[in-house]
Amino acid sequence: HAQKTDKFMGEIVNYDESTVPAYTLPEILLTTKGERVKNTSIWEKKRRPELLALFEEHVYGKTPGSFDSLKFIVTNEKADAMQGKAHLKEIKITAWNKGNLVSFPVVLFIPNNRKKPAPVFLLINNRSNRNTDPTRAEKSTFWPAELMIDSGYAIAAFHHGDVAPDRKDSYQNGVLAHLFPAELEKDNGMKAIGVWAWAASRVMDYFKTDKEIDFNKVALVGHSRGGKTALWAAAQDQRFAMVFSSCSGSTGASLARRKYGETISLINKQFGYWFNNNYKKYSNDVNSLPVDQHMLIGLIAPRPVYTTNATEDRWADPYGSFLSLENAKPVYDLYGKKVALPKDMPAVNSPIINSAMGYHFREGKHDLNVYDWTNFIHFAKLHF
Ligand code: GTR
Repeated sequence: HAQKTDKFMGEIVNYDESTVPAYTLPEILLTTKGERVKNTSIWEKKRRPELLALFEEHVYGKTPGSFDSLKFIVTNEKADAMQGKAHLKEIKITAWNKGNLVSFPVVLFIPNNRKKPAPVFLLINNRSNRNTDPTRAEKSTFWPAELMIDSGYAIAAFHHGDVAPDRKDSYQNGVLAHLFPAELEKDNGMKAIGVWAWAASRVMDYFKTDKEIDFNKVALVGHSRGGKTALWAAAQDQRFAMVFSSCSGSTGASLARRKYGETISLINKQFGYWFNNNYKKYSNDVNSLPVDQHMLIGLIAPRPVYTTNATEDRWADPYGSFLSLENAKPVYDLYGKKVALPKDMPAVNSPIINSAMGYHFREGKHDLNVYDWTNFIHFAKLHF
């Protein structure tokens, strides 16, 4: 028998569907000046830029548009990794701005058994970096590299903490302090999630230079805080052709206005350093937030997007995450994309694959596992 409320950080956490207060979502296809978005041209010229700017200003912060230079060095390579099945490359990405630099490592396996450049899945790894062990002495279901190689995909990862430490007292000590210190002074300056998303785009820059990678088929994957980041990164950087967001919850795929599980107030209390300063204003006033998370999904259109939830992860508000997809559908409709979401929450372990917006609600814990990756493969086979 599931508990209907909980207490956390001095707040009541609601898990009772029947007590979720009514709310009105801001309209996705109506510009702030009141113009109806009737076609993709108005969407792309007016509404899309407007929504991006609103997310920058009120939620994730503005990503600096430029920096001085970027360099890629392959620091280790093994042509016959995984018993000859894969080409391993470890890459050091270095970015410079105004005389300062930041470097971070990327691990990449590319299938050897292929005739063309390989499509690739890039994970923003927010767990232990042992999950992405290049030697394969350790194998993890969080990044099942062998499964991906056997399925014909390259698989890559970087560790989020290498660009912005995932701690409220030290998140600055990476890209922010070294490359973009001025952002730290601004209320709309990017914070940790902004930096993690920025780094995903730098890996994208690298893919463009690697002839073994199909640059037009880069799928971004993230779990939880990494799943929030994957959505934000792909919303901004349209070079990502596909996005998988696992259990991303509050300020990820779940609607902010639904009072269920983690709220803006709770996430700001615990993880304020992920979002810009302005976001704090909405802790006790979610209805004045000019966006909601269905709009973040809408910014990914018309590219295929897949989100997941887990039965034992009510904190991430699974239903609110499904509703986000449903409310982003009008944007996919503008592009004539096939979206086949059921009217109500899909049954457990019944993935929706044959739809530009995919989804599953699986049994189990807050995690990213082989069940998830297997469905990501099915989705990619259909939509890449
Ligand atoms: C939780 C946080 C969630 C989610 C999660 C994670 O504690 O409240 O929003 O991001 O961490 O990243 O695993």
